[in-house]
Amino acid sequence: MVKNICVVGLGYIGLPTAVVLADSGYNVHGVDINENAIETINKGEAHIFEPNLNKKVNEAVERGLLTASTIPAKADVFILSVPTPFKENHKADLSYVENATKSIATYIEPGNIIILESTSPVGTTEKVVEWIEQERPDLNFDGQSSQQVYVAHCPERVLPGKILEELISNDRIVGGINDISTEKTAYFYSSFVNGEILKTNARTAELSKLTENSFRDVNIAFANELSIIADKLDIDVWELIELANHHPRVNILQPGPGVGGHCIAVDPWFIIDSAPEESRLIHTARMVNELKPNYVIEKVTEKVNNKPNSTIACLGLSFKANIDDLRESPAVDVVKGLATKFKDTVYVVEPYINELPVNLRDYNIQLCNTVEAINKADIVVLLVDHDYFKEIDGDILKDKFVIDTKGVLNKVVGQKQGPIGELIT
Ligand code: SAJ
Repeated sequence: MVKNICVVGLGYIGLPTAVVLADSGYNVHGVDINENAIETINKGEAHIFEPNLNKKVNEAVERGLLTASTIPAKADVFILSVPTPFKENHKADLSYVENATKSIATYIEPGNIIILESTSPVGTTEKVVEWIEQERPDLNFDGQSSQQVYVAHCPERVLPGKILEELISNDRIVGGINDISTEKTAYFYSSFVNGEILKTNARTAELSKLTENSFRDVNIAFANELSIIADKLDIDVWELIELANHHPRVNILQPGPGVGGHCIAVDPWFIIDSAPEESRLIHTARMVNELKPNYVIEKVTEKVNNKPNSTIACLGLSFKANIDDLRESPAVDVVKGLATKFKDTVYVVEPYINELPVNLRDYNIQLCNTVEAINKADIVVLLVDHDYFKEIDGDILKDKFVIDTKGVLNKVVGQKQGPIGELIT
């Protein structure tokens, strides 16, 4: 009977998972290398923001069902939820998974289940087994003999902002290193997940998560490429997509300044790295999306060249609408590129942050409010479709040159829009 869980990595996935498990009555021991996070959690608070998380951490700690430490403890189930970023060469950096695995090795006992939740290249779950075997030759993983330990991959698929709900309501894919690992892990998830538990093997589970995000990347790349084609042919890309989407089997996504976030802009590289010759479409899509910020910078540059000393205001910095998350944000790349190119101050509006992120502080960039930024600017570049920008008073955009990468401001000013969003007066 599973009672005690050890969750290694208390970030955006690990901490919400820990409180959901505590809520279901499990004793949860959370582990992280960040001592501040540990101290905060043990005080009954969350060190990251996610709706309702603080309250849930407080309840779990008060009830004595959640403790946090830098040191693992014995448990029935170990969940690894540490980051898998990529290195400069786009290869996955598995050092966090390796260190987390080795950190639990001495605590593992026969009968335990080890679950890798981190988004991982194909073969990582098998590597987890190898890392444990190196430290613990006394344990077995063949699904048959004595001293058995069960290992599986169960990728997380939650959307930031809805993590606590989606951890329970989403369907989960569970892939073990053998059938018995799959069965035992699936049974464990069914104790707190309402969604369907889909069983497969570890390698398919690994590729399924990467596939979901690559599917999205390829489809956004299609929209981004269309926006560049439409620009060349002088066609309004938003009208074009709207029309094409009336076809019952066509559903084109929306173009933008590029693709950001810690998942869709990262995960396709794990597929490309494992099968470089075979991943031609996925690779090309990634390049289309990665180069889109440069295209926006070029469009602004053309305008500045036509009217030297123009002042620029950029609206939005986050990687998508209505959030404060700037990770891998194409808007940040555009702002940085413009500030590098032009000596005059670039005015930036981001209603979800109070100060510029560290990587933008060495540039000639000033964070200010929408009206101030637009009033100071000759060129207004909309980079994020925050609802907030949909409320802009169209009058203040008169006489401004607008490049609207998300197709928002044409509705505000009631004017037709050019291919990459310039308003046509
Ligand atoms: N974007 C566009 N056009 C669109 C849709 C999105 O340019 O039509 C851009 C967004 O502006 C953003 C990026 O794509 O820069 C990614 O945004 P998103 O909302 O598509 O995805 P994420 O990164 O917030 O969350 C994704 C989700 N995966 C899928 O939708 C397949 C989520 O379910 C995953 O849990 C998460 O990645 C993850 O952790 O992998």
